[in-house]
Amino acid sequence: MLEAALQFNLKTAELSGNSEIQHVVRTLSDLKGIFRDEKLRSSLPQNTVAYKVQTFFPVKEGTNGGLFWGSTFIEPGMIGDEYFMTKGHFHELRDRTEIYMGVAGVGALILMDESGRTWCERMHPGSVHPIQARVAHRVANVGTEQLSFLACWPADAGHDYETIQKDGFGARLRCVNGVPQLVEENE
Ligand code: S6P
Ligand code: ZN
Repeated sequence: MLEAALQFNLKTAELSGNSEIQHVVRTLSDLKGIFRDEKLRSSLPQNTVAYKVQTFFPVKEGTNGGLFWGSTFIEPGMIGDEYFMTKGHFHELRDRTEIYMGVAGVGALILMDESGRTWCERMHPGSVHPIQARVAHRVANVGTEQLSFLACWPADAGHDYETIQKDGFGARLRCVNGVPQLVEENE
């Protein structure tokens, strides 16, 4: 019997046992323009790690019909009343979907359709989140522990970060009286 291609740690979401794992680290310096209080973000130590991503590429990027598998680890932390969160993106091929699953910690999956309508789902260990076509996605860590989640998406999906960088989401997840709440930009 052959060994599995990859090991997935069910408690931490850590990937191991394969050389085709790519590691990306996002620090506060990579999150320019993402938070409401840009002045505060830029005044904090820029090498602070906000999140890390491990991606397993069993096929080449762009392969039609292929799948990628990745784990994201978001540190607890805040910039003003906003939680540490991922940059967020649409898929470049807008009809490509994705599935997330919470593994450790608690978070919020923030979703936005192309009209700017924004909503969010609670993430916790074992929560499964289908992300439909043409829906931008971003995750915030709303807890005090590291948040980790699993993602599986098509190898030809690609990432459009520019649209989010330019226009943001239709609402921001902010800590209001100690509770995470989506707040419209103009409120
Ligand atoms: C890829 C998937 C995730 C994210 C990761 C980091 O399609 O959605 O692996 O890449 O959670 O988020 P972002 O927005 O910085 O790529
Ligand atoms: Zn994605």
